[in-house]
Amino acid sequence: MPLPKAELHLHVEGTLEPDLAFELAARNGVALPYADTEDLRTAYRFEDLQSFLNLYYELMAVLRTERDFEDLANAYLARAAAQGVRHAEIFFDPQAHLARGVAMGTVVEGLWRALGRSEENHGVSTQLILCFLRDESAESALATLRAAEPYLDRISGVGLDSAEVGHPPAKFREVYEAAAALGLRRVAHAGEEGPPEYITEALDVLGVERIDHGLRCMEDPALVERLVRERIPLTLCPLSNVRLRTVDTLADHPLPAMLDAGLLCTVNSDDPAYFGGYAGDNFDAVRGTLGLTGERLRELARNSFVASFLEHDEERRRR
Ligand code: ES4
Ligand code: ZN
Repeated sequence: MPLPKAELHLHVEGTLEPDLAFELAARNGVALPYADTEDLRTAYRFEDLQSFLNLYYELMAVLRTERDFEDLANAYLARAAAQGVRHAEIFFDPQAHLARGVAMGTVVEGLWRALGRSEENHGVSTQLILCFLRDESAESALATLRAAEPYLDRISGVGLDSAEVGHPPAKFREVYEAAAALGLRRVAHAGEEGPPEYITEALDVLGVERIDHGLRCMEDPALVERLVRERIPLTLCPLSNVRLRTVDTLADHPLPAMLDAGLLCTVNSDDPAYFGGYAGDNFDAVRGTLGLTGERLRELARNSFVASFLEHDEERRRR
């Protein structure tokens, strides 16, 4: 029996497996520049975040209808459930779809067809987090938030993702203020490829309550101390860090040092179809390669629920 866990860092578009990509391409008459799944797999060798993002955005072209988003989410939920995931807070990237002429309603309604029945069908409770693409403008982010307003009953929070370096959190101050005013929870990717200062800025300027990745906090002892003191959760993604070369090898991953420092770490899968594994695979990897013991693994699983937006602790809720 896999450990029961919550997944807090998962891009639904990053769960698009090659088989489903080809199935949806055929269904929608979309041409992919790959001969077959094997040919596509050869493209899964990344130099850095940007080289991954290029493929991630390219393959999304196959997602066109509500049914496509429903099928994508159901495939993820089935895999996650099999690996012990009981709760998933799921990112989606509406700007990447709006830019292709796919409406906000198509994306949210489609995802919701799967998410709304996930507890019955998969035994997984879910929440949706709308992410802004930080390499797009602040105006575009604000317009995206406005386009999402009719669907806010199905959206728990906002996040910030895509190419990090050169796009500091403060660029999105206004849109995060607007999100807070709408009662939305706030998270942001920071300190994946970007410097520790971006983590501080996400906390102080955007008011986020969780940091996605946050790996590079380890370069700043005063920041580590603050994150420990304020119990700010970090949603780490070990297999992602290896594939995107944020760490040299899994054995070099700072997770054990981060736990020893008292940081509230969680283990997640990020873009499992691209990075070699789902939540349970990430747990298996850190157990095997980093030699984490049963007690540490149970701590990580417990942290995932503590750091979640499940209403376990009214004190943590800010709205
Ligand atoms: C992402 Cl690994 C990662 N980092 C930033 N943005 C992303 N979008 C999808 N995966
Ligand atoms: Zn991510």
